[in-house]
Amino acid sequence: MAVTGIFWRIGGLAILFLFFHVSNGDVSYSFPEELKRGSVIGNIAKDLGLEANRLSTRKARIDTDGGDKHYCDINLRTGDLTVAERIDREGLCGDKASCVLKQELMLENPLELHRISLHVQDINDNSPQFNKELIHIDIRESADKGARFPIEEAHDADIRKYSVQTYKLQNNDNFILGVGTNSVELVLNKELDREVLTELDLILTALDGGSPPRSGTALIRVTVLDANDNVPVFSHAIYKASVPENSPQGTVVATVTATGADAGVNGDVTYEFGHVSEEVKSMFTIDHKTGEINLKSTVDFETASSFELRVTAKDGLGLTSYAKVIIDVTDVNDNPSIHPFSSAYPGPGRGGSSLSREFQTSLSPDTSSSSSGGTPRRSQASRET
Ligand SMILES: [Ca+2]
Ligand SMILES: [Ca+2]
Ligand SMILES: [Ca+2]
Ligand SMILES: [Ca+2]
Repeated sequence: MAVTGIFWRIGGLAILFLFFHVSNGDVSYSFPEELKRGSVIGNIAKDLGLEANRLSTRKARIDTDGGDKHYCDINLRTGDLTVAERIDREGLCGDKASCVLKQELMLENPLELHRISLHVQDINDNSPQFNKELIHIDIRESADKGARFPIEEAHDADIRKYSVQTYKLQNNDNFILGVGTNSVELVLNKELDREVLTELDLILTALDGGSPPRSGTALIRVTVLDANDNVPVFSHAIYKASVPENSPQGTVVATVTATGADAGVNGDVTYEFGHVSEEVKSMFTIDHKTGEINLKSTVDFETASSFELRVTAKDGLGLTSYAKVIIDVTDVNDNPSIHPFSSAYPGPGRGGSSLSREFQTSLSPDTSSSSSGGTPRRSQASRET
């Protein structure tokens, strides 16, 4: 009665079988998966030439072949074969091309057995799915046009045309889609530049062949890795500075600055003298990290009034650029008694720290003004009266 009840509740439902076949007392039905319970698969009494009004007295019943579940019932009044259980093709047969469930119809008086084959057809009830919703890829900016980056394919539990058929990649400047073996590929169509763009998000869509198609998406996050493709750049091609003669050792004469656009070690800049004379080497040092040029020994205006230093800026992997530093030595009054800052002036050769501070203070605007290409200013303390 329960079966009948279900049947009547879906009374208006069209008979959905697509095909049946009888041979030697066996019958086959082909119908789509996921029909509602109670849906009519076919009229088995009619298909087997049985009298529907005797089904009850002959104790007609559906049996299973071996351990199979009971997937269908027979309506003893009408002879309809109805769906008794959810029939999910994916759960029952997975990727198999054909999905057949075996059931049996038993009758008594006389004993009769008819094999029933239920051919379950796929419907498009699953959408393509990527293994991960967010897919990270690291690509070095030095990658060439045409370089290929495989992405794991999406999976769709349905089969044939209802499985994944095509992919679409969100419009972007750098990548197009390619097809790999068991993968879909990002193909570099325009080279990347980390100094312009460090990260790129792309939506990849997988579509099945349903009508309309079902789809699934993944977000591909491309991280652009650095390559050392930028030479350090000096803030000026030529730096000008001046230093009063007899300034103490350690006096900062000038500071050169170069910046590298690359990341990490590729952008770490160190400074050195380029080709300079032994005389210059004995007079000046350069701080590798800060680019400060210091006096190593005292300079004497009468011996040399100007120096030209070549400096290099090198990044971590050896890309190098060059600049020049022109240092003018200015003459200093030797007579401390008439110097306006004589109280702070310890005299040549005594290396007083108060002078060093005074010069550094007065030199810093020089350095900055010389950095901007202006004429070096001389400190008050360096002027002759
Ligand atoms: Ca299904
Ligand atoms: Ca399906
Ligand atoms: Ca599908
Ligand atoms: Ca770079």
